[in-house]
This record gives sequence, C-alpha cells and structure tokens, in this order.
Amino acid sequence: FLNLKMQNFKKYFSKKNLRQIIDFGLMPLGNGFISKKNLNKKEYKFSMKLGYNKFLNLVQLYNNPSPSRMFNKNYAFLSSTSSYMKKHFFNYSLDVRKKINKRNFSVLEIGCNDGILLNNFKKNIHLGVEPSKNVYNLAKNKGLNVINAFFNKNLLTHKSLKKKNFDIICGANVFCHIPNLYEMFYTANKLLDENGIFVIEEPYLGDMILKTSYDQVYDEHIYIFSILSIEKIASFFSLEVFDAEHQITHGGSMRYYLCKKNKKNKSERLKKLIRKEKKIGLDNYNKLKQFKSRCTKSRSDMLNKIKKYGKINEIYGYAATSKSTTVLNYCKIDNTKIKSIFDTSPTKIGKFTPITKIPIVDYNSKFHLFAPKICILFAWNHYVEICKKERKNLKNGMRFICHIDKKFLKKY
Ligand code: DWN
Ligand code: SAH
Repeated sequence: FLNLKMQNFKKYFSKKNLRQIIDFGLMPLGNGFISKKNLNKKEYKFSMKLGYNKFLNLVQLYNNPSPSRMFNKNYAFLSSTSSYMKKHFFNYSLDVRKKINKRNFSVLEIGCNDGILLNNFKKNIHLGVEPSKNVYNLAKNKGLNVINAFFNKNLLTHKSLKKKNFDIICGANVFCHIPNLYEMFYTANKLLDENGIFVIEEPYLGDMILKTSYDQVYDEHIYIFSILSIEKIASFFSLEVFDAEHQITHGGSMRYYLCKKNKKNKSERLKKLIRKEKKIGLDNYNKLKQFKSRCTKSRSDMLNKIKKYGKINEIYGYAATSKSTTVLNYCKIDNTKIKSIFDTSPTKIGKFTPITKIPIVDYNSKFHLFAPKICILFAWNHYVEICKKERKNLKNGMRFICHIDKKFLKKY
C-alpha cells in the first residue's frame, strides 16, 4: 500500500503538471564565482523558469543543473560567515531537544556544511551527510562525524552508516536543493525511528510572495516550500507535519516538524499558519502568478535607484550572496554599474560574479580603504547583523540600497 502511494507521488511530481509563474531567462550558477584565469571562458547557463504544481501545492523550477555541478570540492558558501546564524542554529538545536524530550538521542543532519548546526549535537550520537568536499572537511576538522555524500537512497547501504533508526533527522536550507524529492523523503522515512522527528527548515514561499524576494530563486533553490506543499508531499510517504514555526532567517523561512503518521497531535500554531496560507493563496495559481508583475516592477525600481545614486557616487556591493546572482542577472547589472562587491568568504575573494563579472574584494582588508558611500545590500537577510557592524559608517553617511522594501528589512 505504501509503495502504491509512493508510486503515485512520482505521477503527480511530473514536470508536465507545472504551470509557469515566471521565466527568468538564462542564468548562471548562483555560487558560480569565476577565477581570473577563467574570465574569458564560456560560462555555463541554464533556463530558470518557476512554475506551480497544483497536485502538490508546490512552487518549483522546471530545470536545474546537475547536483555535482553545484555541490563539489569547491562549494563557495560557508555557513559560519554569519554570527547571527550561529546563534540561530544553537537555538534550533535547543528547540529540537525539547521536541524529542529524551535524554539519549541520535541525530542525522542532511547538508551540514561546516557543522554550524551539527556542532551543537557533538556530544550525542550524530551523523552529518555533506556532499561538498571542502565544507565537509571543515565539519570533519571540528571533530564531527560526517559522510561526504549526497543524501539519497545509496546512503541506506553506505559502509559508514552504522545506525538505521535516528531519533532526529534534520537540516536547514538543504531540502529545497535536492531535485529528487521522492528519494529524499523515501530515505528519510527509512532512517527515521518510529517515534522520531524529521525537521525541515527552508526559505518560505509566504515571505517570497510578500516581499517580492525573487532572489530566493536560483539554481540551488529548486523548490520554494510552504506548509501546504510539505504536508501534501509528506502524505505520500506516511509522514505528517505536526508543527511549524516561522523563522526570520534567510529572508523568512519556515521550520516544519514531521513525524510518522498518527504519532503526534497537530499543534494549534500549525493550524493557524495553514489557515493563513490558504487566505493569502499559496495554493492558488492565479494569485501566485501575480508574482511576475511584481518582479518586473521591482527590477525597474532597482534600476532607477542605481541610475539616481550612480550619478552622485560610485556604487559597490555588500556580500556576494548566491541571491545576488539572480538580482544582477535578472536586472542586468554588471561591472559597468557596480565597481566591486565586498565579502568575507575566502572561497569568493579574488573571484568575479558569474556573467556580470564584478570583482569580489576582501571585506576585512579593503572595505575601510575604499570607504564606499553607497552599497547595494545583497545580504539583506542579515540586515540587523550588518547594520550593527556598519553602525559607524552608516552614521557617517554610508547608504545601503536594496531591491527589497525597507519595511521588510527593519522587521528582521
Ligand atoms: O540556501 C542557501 C543559504 C543557506 O546560503 C545556499 N543555497 C547558499 C547560501 O545563500 P546566500 O549565499 O544567499 O547566503 P547568505 O547567508 O545570504 O550570504 C552569505 C554571504 O554574505 C557570504 O558570502 C558572506 C557574506 N557576508 C559578508 O560578507 N558580511 C555575510 C555577512 C553576514 C557579513 O557581515
Ligand atoms: N545547512 C547549512 C548549509 C546550507 S547550503 C545552512 O543552513 O547554513 C546547502 C548545503 O546542502 C551545502 O552545503 C550542500 O553541499 C548541501 N547539499 C546539497 N545537496 C545535498 C544532498 N543531496 N544531500 C546532502 N546535502 C546536500
């Protein structure tokens, strides 16, 4: 019976069921920063189109580059570059501990990156699964138990997998990166203890629609989930969502708590959030497709701001985020409009943004020398942390411009 249901999932999951929301055109990899020696080489691009699947209530890309093209020994994003995120993941670990309510428990984290979350479970039986070799090494060097692999059904027979029933399977900002949702849910379900919890935390469709934060869409973000979509998908695997909690991180995220069917009562908080999703139409194609005209408007507003401020001063960028690749390429902002982007990641410094070829400069050694007056804030999701860091500069007249409405930045 379970198998039959899972086979049905494959049928509904088909790309044939997608209706288009917006076509962003040809895009490079979000984290495809190029080194100087490759500047003149032909760059990889893929067609980035977002659609809606009404059978699964799911907003997703039509196409995605192969995972090994994105996640390999040179993955550019290092989770621990934000001090606020360290705090956030410490709190995540406390919340999960409370939910499992058991002294000795085991944890499996999917996509642990440099160990920012998993490190909080170091004293427990734990395992991280991380395909990008460079960040896997960072986690390993923290003394964590990690496998350098993609989370898929091959893991079930992996030689290093000693445990097969985890109390907690968790992750953040990773499930939307996994093209094969069937295998992901199938494998997680197989490895979850009968009374275990499965915790998923991802950028939230509700926030993307509300804030017109179209930069959440890039190669790595294949799915933009909602409770209605996660609930639907989970039902094919005899799993269910029993609680959800909105998060302020990454421009607005949702954390979903799942368990095996009929194991836990659904929280009032969950019911309320679902009512809200229905009210704003996260399961309504006609409402979702209005997103496109708001993106077009956001783009012309952004270009106007650049024109206006560019006349007064040179414009720089703050943080070479993956999201910035979508903004730069969708708005066609290149190195003729932005001088350089300051960033703290050793994996990005000295490189150039894909297609738009804006140099990425070391924040720590160069920012004070350049003393920029106007910066486009690409890491708008870290607004509070960055404003604290730049308090003095902001007081002395430095200005941030952003494609996201100011009222959404202050709230974070
Ligand atoms: O989902 C994903 C999330 C978790 O992280 C991944 N697909 C990729 C990545 O997305 P992103 O690149 O948009 O993440 P952030 O956290 O918005 O950007 C981090 C970048 O910003 C890093 O390159 C470091 C930089 N940064 C900085 O230069 N100064 C960040 C902060 C907080 C700063 O003060
Ligand atoms: N969880 C971290 C990292 C997010 S970046 C955080 O929230 O900061 C996404 C991570 O997922 C990358 O480290 C990438 O290598 C990893 N990833 C991508 N596909 C994966 C898969 N199939 N299984 C496990 N991890 C994966």
